[in-house]
Amino acid sequence: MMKKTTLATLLVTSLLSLTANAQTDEQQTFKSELGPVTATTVVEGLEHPWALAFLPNQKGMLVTERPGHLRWVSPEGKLSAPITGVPQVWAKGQGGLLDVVLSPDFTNDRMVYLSFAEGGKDNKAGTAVGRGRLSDDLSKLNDFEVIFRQEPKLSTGNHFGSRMVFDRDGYLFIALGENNQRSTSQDLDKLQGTVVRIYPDGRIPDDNPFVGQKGARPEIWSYGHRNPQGAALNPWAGTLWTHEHGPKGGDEINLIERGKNYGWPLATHGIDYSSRPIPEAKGKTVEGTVAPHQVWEKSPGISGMTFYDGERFKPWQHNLFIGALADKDLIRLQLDGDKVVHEERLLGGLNGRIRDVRQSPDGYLYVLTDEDKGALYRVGLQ
Ligand SMILES: [Ca+2]
Repeated sequence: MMKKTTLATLLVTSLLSLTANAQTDEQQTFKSELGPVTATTVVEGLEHPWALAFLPNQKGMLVTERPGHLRWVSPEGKLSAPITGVPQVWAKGQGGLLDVVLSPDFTNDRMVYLSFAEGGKDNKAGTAVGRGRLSDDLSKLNDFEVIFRQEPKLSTGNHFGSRMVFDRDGYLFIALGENNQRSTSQDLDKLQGTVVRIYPDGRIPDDNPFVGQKGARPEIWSYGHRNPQGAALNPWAGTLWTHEHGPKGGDEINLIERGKNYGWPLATHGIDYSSRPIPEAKGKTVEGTVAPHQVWEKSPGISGMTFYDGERFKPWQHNLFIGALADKDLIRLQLDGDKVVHEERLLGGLNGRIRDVRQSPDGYLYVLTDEDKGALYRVGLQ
């Protein structure tokens, strides 16, 4: 009898909590080629959120806000106070607290990696990356240390990149913007407009392509990039994919190979914002540079990227999802092997600049809108 009462109480309680969730979790539905897409509001009122990373064991996620806050979001959508121990960031223009990724061995080492704009001399800034250990109660990062600095610091507020990806061998790749200093993307003695490859503690691997080359930075893995704000490891092939903003036109996806030149500003499908040609440009394709894997002649303003390899929504498998800032949308790219064979836009109805998209361990997509009052949405197929 006692047991039955307890069960009944539990049932009523859980029904009540379900009702409460239904009232607070606003859900919107949009048509798509593969069925209705749902976007459920998880958190509102985020200040220019930039990136998110999922904690293991259904413990929610970490979210960065560009002005300099890192917060924890519980699985139920509860937003924590700012986590302490985060570095001071240079929060001007496009600068601030940017990407967040967990160590591949996070369960043991609790290491959280942050990329951010760091101020230097003459009111200029560059991208930096550091790491700290997340406390068990998720309230602070302990012993934060900077492990990488983009040198020299040339940004007055634009083009910091930056996304971080660990590959299967545990190397850390960081995609860096050219600080809106176009020609520096071709200068091997600078870290502007590059993808760099380092060990998780910041040391430089001996087998990087420019190690030992006079006048070249040993951190560089590839160069000739403009402003990469998306990077992901292809889960089927283990290869590194990045994407970058073109100027006016010419957003690109690139498949990153060791030591290669990706062309900016010599090769571009875009033009200057003034509608004049890019002064250094020699054409859409230039010998000795790698052509983009995919290019948009009109720029959606792409940011954030994830391959979908979840079990929850089978029609999304082998698709690539990319956020769009200018177009305020989520881009779905259908892949056949590496080849992009179809494009669809999914979330124009949200009317938010989509800064990041990630796949959760339980197979949903989570997207962030980069607004004064940005939001986190859980996205699925009905
Ligand atoms: Ca290029």
